Amino acid sequence: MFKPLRRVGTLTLCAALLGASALASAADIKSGLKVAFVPKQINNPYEVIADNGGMAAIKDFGGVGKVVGPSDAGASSQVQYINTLTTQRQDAIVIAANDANALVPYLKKAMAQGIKVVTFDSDTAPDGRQLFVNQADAESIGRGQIQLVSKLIGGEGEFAILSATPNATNQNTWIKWMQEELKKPEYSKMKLVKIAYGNDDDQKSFVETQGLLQAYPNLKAIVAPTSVGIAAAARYISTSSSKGKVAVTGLGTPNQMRAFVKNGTVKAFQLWDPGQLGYLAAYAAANLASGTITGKEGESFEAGKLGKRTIGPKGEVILGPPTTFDSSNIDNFNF
Ligand code: RAM
Repeated sequence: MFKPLRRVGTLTLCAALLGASALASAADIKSGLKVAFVPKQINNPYEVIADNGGMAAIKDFGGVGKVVGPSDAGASSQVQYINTLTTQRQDAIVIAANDANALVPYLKKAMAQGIKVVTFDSDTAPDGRQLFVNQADAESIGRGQIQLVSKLIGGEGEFAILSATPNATNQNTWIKWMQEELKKPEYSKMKLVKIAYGNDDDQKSFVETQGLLQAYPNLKAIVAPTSVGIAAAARYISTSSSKGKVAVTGLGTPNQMRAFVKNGTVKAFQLWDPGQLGYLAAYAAANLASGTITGKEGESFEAGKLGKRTIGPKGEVILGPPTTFDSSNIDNFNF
């Protein structure tokens, strides 16, 4: 008689504990948190997907979300939005920074007032934020871009990079790793002839592509580690005599690149899911604002459908490795 009862008691206790801990992670996020997203620019399809992912997460945890930001990817354009959000006393600001240093004093002011700051997509210097939600390890993205272009051009020939803005922290970090990868002996026959900047502006990126083709008649590839740049370069090349001669690759969204893969302008390119990036960033911000994490390495938090995530070195939370898209898999993706 006594034994079974004790077992029941133990089971009940376990169930209660499990229930309590499951409840604790869900209930840890305060309700009604005001979380504002500031993308690099509001009209960039990549940023829109990322922001929508963030808003979906905020809805999940019962917060109040909004997206505000400039139409150009300039740092000074983001400052006014940071200042307004600070005055409004948002609980958290989630920002894709257009410059590593220029925004830091304004974000510091926000943090001094108790607002939590999370960078995502493009970081600031570490003292400008509590956490950086990074799409993937920057070194692997950069090295991966060179490995991909090398495959596309048979490891030989001139190529150019068409980047975003000259101050974009994410692109500059990736380009640094691309240059590092290029030092390996297997790339001795490849030559980076120019880094051009399309400023994440479709028209400027289009014109820069034209300029690269004119200036470098032997160009074998353009690598654009920006979704705006790669789409503009592909659009230009798809109707030019360079189609089939100059490879276009880099980072882009499957929906923007699908037509160019189908018409043979683009063989392969890479990306992560920007919606998941925004989603993870929103959860990171909400956990900071709820006090469940402080931003220290080793702390973990629950990120809704993405599960448990742990803060790595330098306050970085990583989403996961990128996907390579080509004609064999592009139709499996819809973003
Ligand atoms: C553009 C932006 C963004 C970058 C993607 C790949 O949309 O520059 O910051 O992560 O490309």
